[in-house]
Amino acid sequence: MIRLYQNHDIRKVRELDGLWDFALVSGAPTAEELEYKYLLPVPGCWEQHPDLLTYRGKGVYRKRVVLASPASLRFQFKGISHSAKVFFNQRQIAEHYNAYTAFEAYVRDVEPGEHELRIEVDNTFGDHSTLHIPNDYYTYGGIIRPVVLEEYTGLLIERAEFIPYQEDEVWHGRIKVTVCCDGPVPSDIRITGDLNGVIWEMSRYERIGEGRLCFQADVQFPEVKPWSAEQPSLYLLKLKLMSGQQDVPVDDLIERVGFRVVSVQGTNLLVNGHKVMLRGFNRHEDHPHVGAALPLQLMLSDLELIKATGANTVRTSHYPNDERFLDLCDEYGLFVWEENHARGLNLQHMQKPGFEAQCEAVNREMVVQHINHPSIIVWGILNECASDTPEGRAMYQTQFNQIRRLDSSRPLTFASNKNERDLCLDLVDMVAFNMYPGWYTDDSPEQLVRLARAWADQAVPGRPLIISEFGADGFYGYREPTRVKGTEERQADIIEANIKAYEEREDLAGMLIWQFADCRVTEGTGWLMNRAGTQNSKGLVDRYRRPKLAYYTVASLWGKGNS
Ligand code: ADA
Repeated sequence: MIRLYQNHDIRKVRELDGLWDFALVSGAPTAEELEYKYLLPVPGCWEQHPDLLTYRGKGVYRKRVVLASPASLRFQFKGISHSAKVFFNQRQIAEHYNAYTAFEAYVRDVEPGEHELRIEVDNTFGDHSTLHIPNDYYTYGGIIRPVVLEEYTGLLIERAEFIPYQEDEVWHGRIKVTVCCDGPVPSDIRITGDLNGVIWEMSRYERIGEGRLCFQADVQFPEVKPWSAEQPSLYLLKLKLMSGQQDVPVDDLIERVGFRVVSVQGTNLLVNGHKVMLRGFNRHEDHPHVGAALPLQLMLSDLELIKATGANTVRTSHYPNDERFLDLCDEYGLFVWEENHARGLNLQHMQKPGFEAQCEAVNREMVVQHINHPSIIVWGILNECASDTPEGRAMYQTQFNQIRRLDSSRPLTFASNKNERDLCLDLVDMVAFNMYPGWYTDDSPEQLVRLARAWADQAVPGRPLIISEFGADGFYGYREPTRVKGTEERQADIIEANIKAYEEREDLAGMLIWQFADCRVTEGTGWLMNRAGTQNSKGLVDRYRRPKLAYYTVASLWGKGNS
């Protein structure tokens, strides 16, 4: 399943899911030398196969694609971990770095018949890879999200951006549509739009680079209902591409949008003018059966478990999420803090040659691809990186500027663990600290949150403040009257003390528990040895989603009555 709603009524689209041929690669074999010994599922992680449970390296996926009639093709690769080189009939058509954002490739004027799609996948660590490092989560190998094949004939709506806003109590949408045009621009090229019965036409365009046209409109929608966590009203934005005198569309795109605005006012975060308190979880895309390639069923059961505690927010720590999970958040009314891919990079990591370009690409892809999700109310970057150094500050600043240029409708933040030493707190709309009172430190949460407010105010007084991570290890099934660290009891105690302290603070905009479910981590030495069982055990449910005591504690604290 590509999305939770249909993206096209007209365009010919197929999902290339199913079994693909797979060959392990060592060295640099030629295409003819590859031995496709395996059949692996797409989407899927290769660690699902009993021979490859801990395999880190390279592999090649192959799929035969049959076309009935001549067409130009667009492939969409929703997520390949960590990096991919894509070949169509032996010719390279794309190269991409980063597991958690989508990319596309075009092949023009393809003849009918059978063709070969081959993808070289690599999940190794090294200097070529600055964002994927051995870490407190596991970066799997494989084609972890869907692959989509689209057919078109010279003209295609590439993407559409919809930014809602309100003026004199009437909802508007600022709409930008990018069209890919392979040949000369046809006369009378235009786009018709339809949203909730409001119909409009866009005929003026600007050329934006080779073969790309940009159409823009600002449209009023007097009858729509706003999107909120309580009533997540969604609308289909239906776009049709027309050309020449004909009234028959040549292509179409359907996006799903919601009407809401996000702002900050003093220490408050506002959605549609109402103060919201973010209560929720940090979540990794990870499951023992499927790795990072969660099917819809597991995504939905995660979401149900999260909502059942009374939580209203998910932070996509520490990378952009599968868009089907974001679709679910839109639909079920869960706020999302989405962040780029980075965790715990020090200055040395950040000064590696590829770092800035790799971050630039992930930020751009994240924002451009996910801009229409009403559930995303915050963009975040660079979790716990070198924000306490002048060089780090310059990079945070560049990245925030980049995101603001792409989307100025959402507040920006990052999760800091640098406390009073942080040099970047003035760069954000909302300050966020990861703090573990009761676990890594003996401070009380009351004391630490007071300090956090002071550190934030020292940078810029009176901004919203979020405690973006707090939590404790709790090994599933380890229950003991001693309540020592690691027991389910102690985990529940620590989380309860944190939540109670934060609920008292009027000046707090959010609190996010680390973490929703236990997750696999990279096997290693050094600090990774603190991760018993090669997993981060601070989940409120274990890797199989079995609730620990703390899950019920949180549900009783956040359950009905809190909003
Ligand atoms: C950090 C980090 C998380 C996780 C957590 C922990 O704050 O952001 O990814 O590693 O600590 O469990 O210690």
